[in-house]
Amino acid sequence: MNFKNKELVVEFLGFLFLVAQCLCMVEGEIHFYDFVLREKNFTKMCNTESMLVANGSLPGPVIQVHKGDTVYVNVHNEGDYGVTVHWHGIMQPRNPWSDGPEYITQCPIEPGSNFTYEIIFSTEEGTLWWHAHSDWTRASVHGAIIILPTRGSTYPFPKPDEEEIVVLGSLYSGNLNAMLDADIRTGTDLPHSIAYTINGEPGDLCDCSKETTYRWMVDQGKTYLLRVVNAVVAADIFFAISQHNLTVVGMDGHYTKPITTSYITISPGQTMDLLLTANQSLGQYYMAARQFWSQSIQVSDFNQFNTTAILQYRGNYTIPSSPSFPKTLPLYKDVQSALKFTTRLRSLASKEHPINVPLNITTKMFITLSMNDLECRNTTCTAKEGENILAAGLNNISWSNPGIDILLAYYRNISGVYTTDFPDNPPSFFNFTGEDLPTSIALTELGTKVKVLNYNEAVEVVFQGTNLMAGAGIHPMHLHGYSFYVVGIGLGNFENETDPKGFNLVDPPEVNTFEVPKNGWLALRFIANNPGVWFWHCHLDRHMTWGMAGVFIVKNGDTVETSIRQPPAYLPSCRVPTRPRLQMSDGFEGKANESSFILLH
Ligand SMILES: *[C@@H]1O[C@H](CO)[C@@H](O)[C@H](O)[C@H]1NC(C)=O
Ligand SMILES: *[C@@H]1O[C@H](CO)[C@@H](O)[C@H](O)[C@H]1NC(C)=O
Ligand SMILES: *[C@@H]1O[C@H](CO)[C@@H](O)[C@H](O)[C@H]1NC(C)=O
Ligand SMILES: *[C@@H]1O[C@H](CO)[C@@H](O)[C@H](O)[C@H]1NC(C)=O
Ligand SMILES: *[C@@H]1O[C@H](CO)[C@@H](O)[C@H](O)[C@H]1NC(C)=O
Ligand SMILES: *[C@@H]1O[C@H](CO)[C@@H](O)[C@H](O)[C@H]1NC(C)=O
Ligand SMILES: *[C@@H]1O[C@H](CO)[C@@H](O)[C@H](O)[C@H]1NC(C)=O
Ligand SMILES: *[C@@H]1O[C@H](CO)[C@@H](O)[C@H](O)[C@H]1NC(C)=O
Ligand SMILES: *[C@@H]1O[C@H](CO)[C@@H](O)[C@H](O)[C@H]1NC(C)=O
Ligand SMILES: *[C@@H]1O[C@H](CO)[C@@H](O)[C@H](O)[C@H]1NC(C)=O
Ligand SMILES: *[C@@H]1O[C@H](CO)[C@@H](O)[C@H](O)[C@H]1NC(C)=O
Ligand SMILES: *[C@@H]1O[C@H](CO)[C@@H](O)[C@H](O)[C@H]1NC(C)=O
Ligand SMILES: [Cu+2]
Repeated sequence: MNFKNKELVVEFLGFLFLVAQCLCMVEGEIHFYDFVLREKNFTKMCNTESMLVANGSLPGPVIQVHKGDTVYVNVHNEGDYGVTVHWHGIMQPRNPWSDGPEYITQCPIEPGSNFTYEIIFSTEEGTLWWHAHSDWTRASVHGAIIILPTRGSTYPFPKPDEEEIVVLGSLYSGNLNAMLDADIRTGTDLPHSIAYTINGEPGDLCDCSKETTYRWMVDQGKTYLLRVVNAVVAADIFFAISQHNLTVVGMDGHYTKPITTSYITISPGQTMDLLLTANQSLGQYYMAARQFWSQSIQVSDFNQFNTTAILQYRGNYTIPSSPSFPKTLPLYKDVQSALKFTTRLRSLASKEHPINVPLNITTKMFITLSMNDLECRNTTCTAKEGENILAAGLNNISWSNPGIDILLAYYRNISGVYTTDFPDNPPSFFNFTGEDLPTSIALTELGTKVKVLNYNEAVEVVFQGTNLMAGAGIHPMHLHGYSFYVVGIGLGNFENETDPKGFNLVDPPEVNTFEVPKNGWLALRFIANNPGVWFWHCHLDRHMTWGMAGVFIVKNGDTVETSIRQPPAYLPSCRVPTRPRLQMSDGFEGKANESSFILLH
């Protein structure tokens, strides 16, 4: 080989290296996972219950990737009913086909069949999670997703010595989805959990649970990155670790300015990255969590269980008879502590992790969140003639799932599945947060109304909590397909002339779920640059099931790169009737009626 050729070879290798690097940066790595969903008996709280779980574990398997990777998850449904899985907080650019909410982007994966999700990681970095998005199956089908910085880069904080995952969950007694179906049809209250869990275990303070309490072994002097997921079905949670402060460095797959705190408030759907320095004396310390109850303070029969796990120092020492309990864990109704924590959160907004808050808003929406009454007679419910049933709504519309998914109807131009008249404003203005609001205006109607957004629209949404039915409480609102900036939070009624003056456009937190405070409002902004069909809803599943949900259809841009991708070759069928749920009895004609509108039972 002469000199010249050698040079060429070197040049060619260099070129290959560059190509590889570019591909790597653009495409990341590809991973394959198989999730097998199957019923399994678990004995917890002196009670044996069969639950659908992924690969036999509760919580389910962890997915670990680097930023920019792609993951294929082949979900095998070996359970008894249809299921879908959602990849919470992952934007899935141009790929709503793999987002997962049932009847929004797909029909359920039938028992005995499988479906492969293609999960495209783009700007997310930190901790997110996956969960079932059909019925309340997510109570037992969920797990963490770890997104490490791109290969060759690192965290925007000193590298922790080790990492740990804490998944907060909730336990139910009985066949949860069967109870849910019955309650939906009769229009009564939906099921309540019997305990909360840390990594699947209720912990020492609950009956029959001491032997299985989760233990986290630490070494004195080390710093840990604690990845916390709130997978609870329907409750905000306070969490603290005895005698250890926590430093929040990330949330919902985005970095935050570090804040040191002795407890966190975390809504269902949210994830947080916390640093913990194990520098206390050798011993055992409880990590504990309990519900933050924001509804009527007169109510006392909500789930008041304290779930615990043990942080245990390794070493040769006499273990105390009982670990210490965190004194800093707020009590159930401590609205002040909840708000004090959530209003401290800020984006990191650094040169390496910039933010891009839309300033020139082109679509403004003002959306009321309400508990409502619904007339039974116009739905498939079985309450007595003339009776009203419980419901919830957005701008006085209570979301009703159609019989085939909205995405397919939109993509294939199938009419009669949804309408595009979701209103930008509530039908009437009143003192939203007033006391003793008339019950007459609490009546709502079912609807499958979507809001259509043009590609690249700069959107501002103000969510206004209401006290209709004396049902004021927090609502952790979650948007699929996007992260959004929380530019404002306030109590009382939103004042559209004065409140915007106080918006944080400098370092607002970038999240996918954020709670609207009780009798308050939340202002958020995002650029509609991800074409697709995207569900948004309260992440308290009680409220979502009652209809506190909506859909954005974001239209394609002008190019292929700004348009929805081709659908996968196979999508679960909508023809097979799945599980019964509340529908409009005389709603849409045609296509929707042919399929799973039919009630099985
Ligand atoms: C789940 O179980 C299946 C079947 O046993 C196995 O092939 C797969 O690797 C498991 N997946 C994970 C993420 O552990
Ligand atoms: C769970 O236990 C019940 C009662 O012992 C049994 O009938 C059922 O088959 C078990 N289910 C599974 C999935 O093992
Ligand atoms: C179902 O799983 C098999 C292998 O287990 C795979 O070859 C097939 O592509 C999967 N089908 C879908 C629709 O994901
Ligand atoms: C936690 O932080 C607070 C406020 O900074 C401080 O007063 C307290 O001593 C810290 N506690 C521990 C255990 O480090
Ligand atoms: C433990 O570490 C935290 C965080 O680095 C620090 O604020 C605190 O003062 C330390 N406490 C002790 C007892 O060293
Ligand atoms: C949880 O802890 C609080 C305060 O420590 C206590 O008042 C409450 O009774 C406990 N809950 C249960 C169910 O034991
Ligand atoms: C633990 O400490 C005790 C007393 O300090 C000592 O007698 C014993 O040998 C130590 N055990 C080990 C395994 O180091
Ligand atoms: C804001 O957006 C509108 C519509 O896209 C455009 O006409 C206008 O020039 C923009 N204004 C600024 C200040 O960018
Ligand atoms: C309910 O259905 C009846 C006809 O069956 C109709 O007249 C009425 O307007 C409907 N009410 C609502 C609230 O949709
Ligand atoms: C709305 O109701 C709240 C709570 O009763 C009250 O404090 C407030 O003054 C009312 N606002 C208006 C404009 O009437
Ligand atoms: C919501 O709509 C229902 C039915 O059309 C109506 O009776 C009720 O007054 C409306 N409520 C509000 C707050 O606008
Ligand atoms: C505030 O809302 C009122 C209607 O309630 C509307 O007329 C006005 O234009 C709004 N102002 C702004 C700045 O959006
Ligand atoms: Cu809610």
